[in-house]
Amino acid sequence: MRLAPEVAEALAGGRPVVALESAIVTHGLPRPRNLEVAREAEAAVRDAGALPATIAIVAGEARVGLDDEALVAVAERDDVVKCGVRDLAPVAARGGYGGTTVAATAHLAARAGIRVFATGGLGGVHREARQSWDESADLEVLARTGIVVVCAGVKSILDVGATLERLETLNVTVLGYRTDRFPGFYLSDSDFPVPWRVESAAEVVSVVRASDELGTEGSAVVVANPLPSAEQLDPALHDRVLAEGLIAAEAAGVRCKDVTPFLLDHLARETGGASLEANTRLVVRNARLAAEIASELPG
Ligand code: PSU
Ligand code: MN
Repeated sequence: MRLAPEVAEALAGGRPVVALESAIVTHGLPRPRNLEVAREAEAAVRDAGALPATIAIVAGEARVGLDDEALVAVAERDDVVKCGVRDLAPVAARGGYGGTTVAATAHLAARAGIRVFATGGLGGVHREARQSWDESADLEVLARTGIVVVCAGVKSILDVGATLERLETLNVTVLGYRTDRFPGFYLSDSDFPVPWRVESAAEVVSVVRASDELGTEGSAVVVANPLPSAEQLDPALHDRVLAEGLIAAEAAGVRCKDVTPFLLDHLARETGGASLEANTRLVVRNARLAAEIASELPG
């Protein structure tokens, strides 16, 4: 694992650092939009006064903080693997390239000493999980990793209610940022309530401090940051296209880690790019809020 020099310096100096995931760049967004979003998220973190550390496997090395050359390689190469935690070692051992999921990014960020992480939407329990047992490894890692994750809820392609139940079982704290409703990724509201509401980055930090004090800092704090309703994807369009996508995935026999990229791609194409616009907005908003939180956290 290699920390970029500026990331190592910032961490040593107690300055704010925000980890960013790369599976969204490698497997969640089409080219060339993926690279633009990666750069916009980094810029949003910098503008809010923190240092971005995008995490990925580059030529066999787990890198925390990518220079532009590495970011371009990860966004544009055809041989980049979607890496959960269990894939990190094999990809590294063979000198390969990997886009890290929420699970793998949270793992590496915590290992590097970074406490705040921004993503789009978490993985979770898939809709047909009763038959397929398909539950994202994101949940298991959040259960045992002391990190603050800013997201727009869980991806709306999932069974949101089941995912919230699993987060409860796994002792993951869930905070709604200026909302009582758990966000629905592309949508502002998933139709589920959020357990706790906070109004500011400072309030998130007081929860983190209390968690340290009470010995619950070994599991994640999820900060759910909704898109404003004026910026969400049209809910009727979303529901229709998603229903078609679920049928298409089933018909095409898509399984395991290919399900999430397949559905995100289907949504992007069938909404004429509107889901991409919403996805971009929410990633940038989450990066900015994560930077505000990191800036309030004592080093
Ligand atoms: N959020 C997005 N786009 C994505 C993902 C999240 O806006 O592509 C990725 C994350 O990396 C997340 C992964 O960890 O999807 C979940 O995949 P799976 O369901 O296979 O665990
Ligand atoms: Mn899965």
